Amino acid sequence: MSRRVVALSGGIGGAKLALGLQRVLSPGALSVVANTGDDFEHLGLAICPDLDTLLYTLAGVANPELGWGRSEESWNFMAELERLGGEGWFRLGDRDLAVHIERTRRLAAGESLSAIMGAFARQFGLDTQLLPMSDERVRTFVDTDVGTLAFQQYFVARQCAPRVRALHYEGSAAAHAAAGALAALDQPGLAAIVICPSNPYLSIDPILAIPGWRAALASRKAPLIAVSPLIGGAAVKGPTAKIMRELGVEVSALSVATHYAGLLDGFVLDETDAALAACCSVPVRITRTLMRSLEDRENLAREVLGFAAELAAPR
Ligand code: FO1
Repeated sequence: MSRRVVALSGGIGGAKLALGLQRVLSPGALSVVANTGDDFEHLGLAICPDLDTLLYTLAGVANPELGWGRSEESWNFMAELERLGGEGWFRLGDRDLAVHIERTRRLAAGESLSAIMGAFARQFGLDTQLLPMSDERVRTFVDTDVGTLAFQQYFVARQCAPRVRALHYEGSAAAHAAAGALAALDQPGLAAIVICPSNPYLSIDPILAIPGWRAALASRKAPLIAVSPLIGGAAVKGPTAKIMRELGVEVSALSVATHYAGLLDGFVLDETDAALAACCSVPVRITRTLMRSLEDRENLAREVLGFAAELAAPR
């Protein structure tokens, strides 16, 4: 298959489909653009959770229990840090720590995040291009009933418990889309742009908030398809449904399609939600979107690519 695909993704949920796409496409045919709104500086280190979750998942070394971090991890650093009275709320495993330390060193030496993640991806044996949405700083903040919280304070420290009132993506209006990521959209043979089943508010909106991304997607040369992160009005994992309720949005896959209105050429719904297809304003593909096994990921990837081919075919 010489088809090339660009996927926009957050962390855990999106990475599952990205892995499926990587496995069914030819080597090197996938470019994954990651949300960096979750990034933050912690213990003096540059932490990029979604990029790293994608890196580890695509390389087959992700922690299967946690969804984030490395497999075969040890936690000696954290244990020592906590023994010394240091911060223990955000857990960095020993292997994972090396990635943060090396990334921080290279950033300080003037390398771009795109270049660093490209080098890491090669080091981890990936043919897939792994790209940050921007090389500039964009940070997600969550306005809640207990005040405005930096993303990881909301997500990890407070376990998403505060009620969300609004989200903002500091730095997004002035940020540029990373050049390599934009170039991926201009590749010959681009067959699809896929919005992975990630949280629309926390993972995809930070990408869409960058003007260059909006413009590039508006002039796309391939069908743009989103996969619903909701199944039967519930998220497989994470706070998507809770955030929708708190923002006063009906918790339904249809609301996700509406959220991306104007951008989409097609929407993938889970079979549980087949009845919603009639109300959707763009063409719909109904399939199983729950990704428990590797086979599920590959099957969903094939469905998405088949749907894109249908949408691209002249009518
Ligand atoms: N998530 C947690 O719930 N607790 C943690 O201690 C934690 C540590 C962590 C370290 C590195 C990394 O790349 C990710 C980590 N995550 C942790 C996950 C992460 O913060 C969130 O899942 C994402 O930001 C949301 O996509």
